[in-house]
Amino acid sequence: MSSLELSKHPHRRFNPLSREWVLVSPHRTQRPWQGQVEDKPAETPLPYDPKCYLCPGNERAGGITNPAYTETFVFDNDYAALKPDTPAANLNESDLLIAQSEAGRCRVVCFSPRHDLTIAQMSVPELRRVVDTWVDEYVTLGNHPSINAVQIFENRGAMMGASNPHPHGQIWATETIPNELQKELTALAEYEQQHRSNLLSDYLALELEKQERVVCTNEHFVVVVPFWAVWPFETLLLSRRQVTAIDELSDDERTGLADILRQITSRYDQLFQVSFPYTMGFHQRPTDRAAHPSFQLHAHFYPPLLRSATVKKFMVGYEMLAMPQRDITAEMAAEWLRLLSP
Ligand code: H2U
Ligand code: ZN
Repeated sequence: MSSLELSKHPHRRFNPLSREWVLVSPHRTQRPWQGQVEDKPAETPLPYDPKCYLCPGNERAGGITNPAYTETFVFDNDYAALKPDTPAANLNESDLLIAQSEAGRCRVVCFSPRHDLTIAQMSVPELRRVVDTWVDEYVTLGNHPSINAVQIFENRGAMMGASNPHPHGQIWATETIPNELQKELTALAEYEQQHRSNLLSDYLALELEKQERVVCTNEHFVVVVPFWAVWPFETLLLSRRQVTAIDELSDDERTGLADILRQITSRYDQLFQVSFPYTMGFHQRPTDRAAHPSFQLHAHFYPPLLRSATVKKFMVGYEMLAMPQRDITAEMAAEWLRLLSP
């Protein structure tokens, strides 16, 4: 058997975090890269929109008025998917119809009072305030006895279902540990038992040594296109020091996180000369009473775009029925993102 050439041969790659495989078909992209730029002019939103429900001083659905906030602003989602006062109840019929009540809380975080900014356009001190807000929310929500997991995320762009261009994210805090976090918890704990080291720290060391998939770095954080990426320009943001959640970051590391968020999002915006859509979010230690020493804070960016500002990757057909597939390799995607200036 000849050796596997990752840039030529169809192959599958293993994601040790989710323990799922992705099919890679690099032979379909032998043609040279031609970054296609849409000539559609981007709409430029105004710094304040009187119709925006997130702008300072405006009224939201349900009649609540936002304060005239000047930095970040957090409120309970008016259409929360989870409610704190949900009564505990279970259903199990023949081990086939299984349901459980789920208590929780949903928050909306306005990153800035400015309607027209994105993370890529905000300054490091402004983003540092967003990081501080995330830390406060993670700690406060997590301290509640019925909250065992806090999911911080951002849906950016209409293509990803964001309802409004005003820079904002969401936080959903739940009683149970959600699927994706549970997969990672198990994988990290089992890896640590087997190898006596941390899965993501070992992975980061490998990526730093190889320098094939690294996109950008600073003193405290590194962004890579993970070896097992599914989305064409998916990235993984890793903290250099092993911390289980954002509440363990030092003052310097919090600023480092603000800086790396700006670096990766501004690279994304340059890729197709468009305000880049994505879903991003942090995976962190559950806030139950356990310590979870083998967990490591990280963030995933999942952008839907494939090869231009409008051509999106669809997860259909083989991907829905069998397994995810990609053409451009993680190495190519990392190179294109790395070559752009921050
Ligand atoms: P998305 O753009 O990611 O959907 O987030 C906006 C959230 O804001 C959404 O979950 C909430 C929606 O429920 N929202 C309010 O809480 N109040 C409003 O007045 C409108 C939207
Ligand atoms: Zn607004």
